[in-house]
Amino acid sequence: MKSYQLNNQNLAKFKDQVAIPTYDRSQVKTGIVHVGIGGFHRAHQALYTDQLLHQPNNSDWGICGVALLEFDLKIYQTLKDQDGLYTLVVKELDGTFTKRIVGAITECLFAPENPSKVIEKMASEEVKIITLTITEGGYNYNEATGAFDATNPQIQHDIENPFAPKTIFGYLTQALKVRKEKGLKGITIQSCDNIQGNGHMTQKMLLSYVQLAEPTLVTWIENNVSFPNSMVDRITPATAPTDIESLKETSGIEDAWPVVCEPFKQWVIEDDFVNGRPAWETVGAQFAKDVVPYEKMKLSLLNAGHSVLGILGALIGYNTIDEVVHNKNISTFLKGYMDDEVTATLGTLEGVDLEVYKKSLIERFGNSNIKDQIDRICSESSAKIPIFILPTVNAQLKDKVKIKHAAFVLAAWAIYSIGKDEKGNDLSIKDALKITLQEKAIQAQNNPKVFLEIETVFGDLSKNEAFVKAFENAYKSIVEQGVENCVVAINNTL
Ligand code: CS2
Repeated sequence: MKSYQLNNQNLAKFKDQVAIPTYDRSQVKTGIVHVGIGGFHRAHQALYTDQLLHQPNNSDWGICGVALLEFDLKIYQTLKDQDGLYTLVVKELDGTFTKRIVGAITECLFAPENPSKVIEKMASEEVKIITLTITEGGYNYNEATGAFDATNPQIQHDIENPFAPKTIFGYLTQALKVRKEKGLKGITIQSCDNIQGNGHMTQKMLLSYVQLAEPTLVTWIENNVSFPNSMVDRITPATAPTDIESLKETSGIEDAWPVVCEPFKQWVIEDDFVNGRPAWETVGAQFAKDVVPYEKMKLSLLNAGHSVLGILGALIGYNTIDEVVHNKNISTFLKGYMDDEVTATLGTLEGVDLEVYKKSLIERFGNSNIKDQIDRICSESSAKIPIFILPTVNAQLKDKVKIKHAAFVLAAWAIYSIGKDEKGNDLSIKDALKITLQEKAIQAQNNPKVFLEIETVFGDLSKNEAFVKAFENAYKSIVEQGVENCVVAINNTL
């Protein structure tokens, strides 16, 4: 099949192959600045927004995508070369692919190249919402102190260089300052990251930064900026080179960075927007008064489930999540964790059948077209585990003591962090805390508890005797018998 480079000029050439934007992209105004234009944003919010832009009278909600870090240069360049266009490939359960070119990102900026342009855009009148996917680690939160980490050198840099910031906090503060000075209306800052109370977290961290950098702005932010919480969901593995090739071969689209994802998607948003919002509910999002219970459910079951499968699977030597979940022993262990340890901590969730939800997760994890990479799941575990797993552990330790599965997974993570799987193959660990993790993991070989003493991850968990005991027992048995034998033994006790 003849192929063409994906861009505005060639767009119409693809219309017989895949769905393309049929609205006039040149007429779309930028109502949203989004920071973090990775795969998840493009499979989720940008898709909802693209669907909305197809409806009449919605042209105010185009997205300006901001690449914040040096590391994001490639995605910025790709989207720039493709006029913001990219292909979303939904890998259905039956093995078919549904493809669509998404046009909601109408502008792109690379922050390190031009910080003032980003600030100017965030502070422009037409922009009503700033959305974020800056990852769990991007919020600069210290698990040990529960507070903003003001000692981070990047934060110090931003305080000293307000016009050339590096972190999201520097950008937001400067943009809000300009909005205030211009006498503009307030703005909504909406986190779309996997964090419990992601809006509250954003508000708390931003205000802590502003208190240090621009204290006179605090009151204006308190009165003019809202931070809705939201629960976001769609499994979006990293794009593989074969995804790029097969798109070119089957649809004639030369897209340097398509996005692949599962069919399921969900977005529950707290309806707290100070300066208007898109009618995302008309394209499948749900607006709710309180999304915290939904976030808790999703983080403690789906995301934690991913970490359980990822860590155990990596040690055994698997590469993808579907492979691990198809191992009956591991999926029984995961079910045991969900039923025995997580469910009781979730309280009642109106309108949600938890049994159905848990079953659907096992099915989604098992989608063998998705081939979600264990490497992706295990990356940045030091930021994920405090959000996905520790809230369950802490809740259990408060009144009940069902911690067997969680202690086992954390012990497995301590062994994983040494850097070898059970067959002796190297594991590629991607983690901001990699050096600390590895150092403690090596010391833990003689005294497992040392690993739990990494306070920025575990807080004061190492002071809990019951947990330390379960962790040490699990560690010892994994070393002696291997992950799978231990899992079978735990499954047999249920
Ligand atoms: C994953 C998430 O990063 C992870 O560990 O659990 O990226 C997950 O795929 C998404 O949150 C699904 O909504």
